[in-house]
Amino acid sequence: MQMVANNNRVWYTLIVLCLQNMFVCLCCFRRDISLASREIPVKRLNCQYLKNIDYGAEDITILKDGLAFLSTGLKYPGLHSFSDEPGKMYVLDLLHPKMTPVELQIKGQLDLSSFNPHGISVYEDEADDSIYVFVVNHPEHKSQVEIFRFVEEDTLMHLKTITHPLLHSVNDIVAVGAEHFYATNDRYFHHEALQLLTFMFDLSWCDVVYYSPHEVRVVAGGFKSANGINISPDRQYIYVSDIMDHEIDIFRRNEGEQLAYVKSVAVGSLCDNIEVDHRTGDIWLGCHPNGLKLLKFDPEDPPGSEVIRIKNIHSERPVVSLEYGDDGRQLIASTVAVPYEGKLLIGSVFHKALLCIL
Ligand SMILES: [Ca+2]
Ligand SMILES: [Ca+2]
Ligand SMILES: [Ca+2]
Repeated sequence: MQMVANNNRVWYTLIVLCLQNMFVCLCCFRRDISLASREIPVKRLNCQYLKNIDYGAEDITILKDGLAFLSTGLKYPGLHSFSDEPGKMYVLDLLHPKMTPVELQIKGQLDLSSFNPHGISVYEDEADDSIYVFVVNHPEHKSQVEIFRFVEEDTLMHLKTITHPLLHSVNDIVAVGAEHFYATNDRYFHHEALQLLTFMFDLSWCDVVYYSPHEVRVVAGGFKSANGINISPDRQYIYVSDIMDHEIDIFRRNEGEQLAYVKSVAVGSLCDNIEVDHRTGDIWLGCHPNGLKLLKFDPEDPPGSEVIRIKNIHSERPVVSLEYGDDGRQLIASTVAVPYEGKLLIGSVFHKALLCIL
C-alpha cells in the first residue's frame, strides 16, 4: 500500500514538472526519444555564413537552375528565437558569383506584420513556366498555407491563403500542383502538456494530409511527429521525416493521390526537413543531434547540427552517412541541407545559414 502511494507521488511530481517545463519532462522520461545522452558527431566542411541570414532559415529549397528560396525568422512554441520581427522570405542564386541572399518583396493582401514562415516547397508549372512558392505560415501560432507566384527577380505575388481543420499543426509541405500539396502535422494536440504526453507514451497520432481545392483528407497516419516532407525526382514516392521516431518513412504515391506505406529507414538522429537531389535521388536531411539541447537552449552549451545523406533509399541496403556535424559553435540547430553542384546550403531554426563546399 505504502509503495503504491510512493509511486503515485513520484508520478504526480513528474507530471507537475512536465506541466511546468517541457525539457525537464523529456529529460526525466524519454531520454531515448530526445537522444539526450548523445554525443554530437563532428565532421567539418569548408563553410561560410550566408549574408543577411541571422535569425534562422528553417527551410530552404532549390530549383533546377540553382535558385534557392529560404524561409527565415521562425517563431515556434518551445524553441528559441533571437528576433521579435516578423519572418521573411529570401532568394539566393547559387550560380551568381556573389551568392548573397536577397529579401523577397511580398505583394498582395498578406498581413506581413504577423508573417511567420516555416516549411516551404516550390512547384514549377511546365505548361507556362510559372513558379509557385508554397509557405507554411503561423500567424499568432495558427497554421495556414500561403501560395505565392514568383514574379520578376525579387517579388512574390500572394495568391491565396489556405486554412482547413485538418491543416492544424503544419510543419512542412510538398507541392504537387498549382494548388495541390501534401502537408505534415507535427502535433496532435495544441495544448503543450497534452502533446508532451503523446511523446512520452509513444503515441503515433500525427498524420499527413493531402490538399486540393476539391478535397482535403488524411492520407497517412501513425507518425509520432511528422516533420519534413518531400518527393522523389520521378514523383512516384513521398518521403516523410518522423522526427521523434528517428526515421524516414517512404510512401508510394498511388492513383488518386493515395499514399501506400513502403518502408522506413532509420537515421539515428532527430531529422527535420528533407531535400532530394534531383539528379541522384539522394535524400539530404538537416537534423538535431540532441533534442534536449535544442529544447533547453543554453548559449554556453548550444544544440549542434548534423547533416545526413541517404543514398539508394529504395534499395535493400540504403546507405546512411554523416555529411556535416558540428557542436553548435559554427551552426546551431540545423533543419535543412540542400546540395547543388558541389555546394551545400545548410539552414537552421533560429541561428544562421551556411554555404559549404562538398
Ligand atoms: Ca520543405
Ligand atoms: Ca515511424
Ligand atoms: Ca521542419
